[in-house]
Amino acid sequence: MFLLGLQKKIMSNITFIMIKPDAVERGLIGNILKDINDAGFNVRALKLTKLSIDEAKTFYSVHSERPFFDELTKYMSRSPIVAAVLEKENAVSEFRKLIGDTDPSTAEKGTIRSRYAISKGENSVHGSDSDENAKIEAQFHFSGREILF
Ligand code: IDP
Ligand code: MG
Repeated sequence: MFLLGLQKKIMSNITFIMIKPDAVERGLIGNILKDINDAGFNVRALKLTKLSIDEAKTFYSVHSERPFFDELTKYMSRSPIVAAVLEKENAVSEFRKLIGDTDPSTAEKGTIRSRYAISKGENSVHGSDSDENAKIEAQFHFSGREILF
């Protein structure tokens, strides 16, 4: 009972994030990690990695019927990304607040996407949209022993 409660608490306070190819290509890993640190997130897992086209298609499979799916999966597999698991109270919504709208032209001023993103497609960062997806996405990229509490 205690352990289940603890696990529930941890899983509702983590999010999965990526620094996407456009940002890694432009040398923005350090800037974005600093913004994440300054916003009070704790890093629980972190790595530089690269998605194959098939891995990008699997990761974004919920968008497979969208007109931008081909563009999205090519972009996400063209060069390395940084994948991370972050912890903070209400991590999913707090991180989405920090990054702003999908489209940088409508993202609130000061958000990561408003500062760094190139376009609605090449928008520099990913953040999970629910606790359930945070868990699925973290497990897609990391083994249990790579996530440290
Ligand atoms: P989100 O990343 O803000 O959650 P989603 O709607 O889940 O946005 O879309 C996933 C990703 O697909 C976006 O971050 C962006 O890279 C890409 N994307 C979304 N809409 C468009 C579009 O209209 N054109 C091109 N790419 C898009
Ligand atoms: Mg999304």
